Amino acid sequence: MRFVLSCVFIVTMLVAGCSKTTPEGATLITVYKSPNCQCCSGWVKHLRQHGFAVRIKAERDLASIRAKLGVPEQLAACHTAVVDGYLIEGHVPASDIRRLISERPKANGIAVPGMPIGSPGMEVGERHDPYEVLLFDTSGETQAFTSHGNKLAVKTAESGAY
Ligand SMILES: [Cu+2]
Repeated sequence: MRFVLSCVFIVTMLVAGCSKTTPEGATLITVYKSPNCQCCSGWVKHLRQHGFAVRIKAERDLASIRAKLGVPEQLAACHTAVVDGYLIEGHVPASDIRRLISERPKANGIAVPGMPIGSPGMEVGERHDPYEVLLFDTSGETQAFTSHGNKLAVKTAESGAY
């Protein structure tokens, strides 16, 4: 009997595990994006290159998706994703998503508001504007999660070198 129970336990754990990863072990992420969004496709490519299994949901009205899922409107970018119970808004690097789902902080998700040049999917030559990844809850409270980018590049851009 104890053997049967432990088998049931193991099978349950396996099934629970399958809801988050593919049989090959890739983390599943669902991305809501407009079918025509090029930078969104660039971000999806970045995720796939970093081992995520991406499920795309074509969606034209992303504002209502953000409202439904609980992404505060002031953090809006061009696509919204769901991974392992967390929301991902905008051009968040894969490394931050990995950190989020392994550290599991008390938050609803992480966001890169707007579309900073140099973030994954927003590459323009060698330019890397600085940007922050923000941890957020659905009330709109945010907290810095990571900082990216090269401040020097922005100074150069501002001085008109670009
Ligand atoms: Cu974008």
